[in-house]
Amino acid sequence: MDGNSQQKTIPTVYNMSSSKAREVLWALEEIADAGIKYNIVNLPRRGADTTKVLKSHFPLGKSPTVTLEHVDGEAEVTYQIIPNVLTETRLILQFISDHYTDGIWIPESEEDKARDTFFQEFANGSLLAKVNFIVTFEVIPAMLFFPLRQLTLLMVLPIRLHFMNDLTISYQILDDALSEERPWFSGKKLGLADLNMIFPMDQAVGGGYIKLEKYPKLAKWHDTVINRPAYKRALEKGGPYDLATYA
Ligand SMILES: N[C@@H](CCC(=O)N[C@@H](CS)C(=O)NCC(=O)O)C(=O)O
Repeated sequence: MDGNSQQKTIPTVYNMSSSKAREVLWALEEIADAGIKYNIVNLPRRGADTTKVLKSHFPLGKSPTVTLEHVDGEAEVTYQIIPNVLTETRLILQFISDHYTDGIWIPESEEDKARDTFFQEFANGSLLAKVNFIVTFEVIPAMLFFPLRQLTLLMVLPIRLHFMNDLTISYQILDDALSEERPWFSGKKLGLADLNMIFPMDQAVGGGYIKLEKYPKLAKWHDTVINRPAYKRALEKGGPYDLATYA
């Protein structure tokens, strides 16, 4: 790790509105009090230049994308496949943990380490994929005009309901995993699994794809996260977020 007093790289987060970049901003705000510095470039989701800016750093043009500036003048280090560029949220969060913290997010027991790894994968795999199926079937009709919009909405309703039902199994897995002793997906303390979980959970809550009252422990986890000062600062700095309309 770089050590907080000698941060070796300054990250710049390319943050598209209503995107997964909120996880990266939340992580960086969690450690901002320790003196970790970062820059942020806010890009509107439907802005003409957004894809161009993102693609100028990585061909996929996705948010979050992070570029790194070496404070000691070291010009180029390839941490992934392009010098000084990080992509893929889970890996960006891991980089932040490895380079900007003194291990605060590393679980203390083997049991919690296994759980932390599992839920990082679950968040980015099963949960995000299923939530995004619903988002896709909502976004497509929203892009159309009368009468196509109404027709398409009717056509996709059964598909949307199918995925909503399917998601209840995932929510139950998440709810069952939480307890007084282990209130975080990373275990006894907040960690990478929690940081990776917030975007799909915010999507589910924002889009109305979950009845939180059915999952009290998951509801409490979500409420705890969204009331953390670091999370609130992340959303303020990241600009407008709307996970119902993806504006
Ligand atoms: N696997 C990537 C996914 C990133 C991603 O798909 N980001 C979305 C926003 S949440 C995006 O940039 N979409 C813009 C587009 O697809 O053009 C990650 O985990 O960071």
